[in-house]
Amino acid sequence: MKHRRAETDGDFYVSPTSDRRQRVKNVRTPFTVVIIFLSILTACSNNTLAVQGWRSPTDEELKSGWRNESDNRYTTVKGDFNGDGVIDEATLLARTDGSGFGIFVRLSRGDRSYEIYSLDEISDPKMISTMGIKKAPPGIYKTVCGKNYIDCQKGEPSEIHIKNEAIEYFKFESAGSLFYWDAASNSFKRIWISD
Ligand SMILES: [Ca+2]
Repeated sequence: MKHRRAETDGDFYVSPTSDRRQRVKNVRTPFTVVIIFLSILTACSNNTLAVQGWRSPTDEELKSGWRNESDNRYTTVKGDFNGDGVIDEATLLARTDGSGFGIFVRLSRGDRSYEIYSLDEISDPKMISTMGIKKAPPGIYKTVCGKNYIDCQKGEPSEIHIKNEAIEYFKFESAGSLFYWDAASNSFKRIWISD
């Protein structure tokens, strides 16, 4: 049986630290490079992922019982996403003005500096109660079309080999996708693995 693709908040914006918002990408496409470079941190002394205009989720936002199975309530993933031997971090953050939430990554860049990437943003703040992230190990993953949930579109693979640790981004009991580092394009990519 065919299924609908996951509902996500389609458009998102680069540089939440700036008032100059810029529409950059629609993430409804099934196999898309979606990651937007935000800034370079030249110092690595600060090990926390902090983005101006964003905050950590509150206990109230994370109170759902399904999060009890995770020590960090499915808000943080630590792993070496780009395979350089340095641990990176993905974090669920909410906008301080209450207008939404998103996923950010602090990625090591080999020269002891870090880059911050925005992986996704959803403008409905209530949806944060249903969204989480967890680590995905390296391996071969079938895509939603590889599982015959939907037809593969032109250029869309039925499976993909992910070489480093990755980030599974999911809606509780619903859709899931993977964000993984693609060395060839020097960026993160996203692929849907369930629907
Ligand atoms: Ca790394």
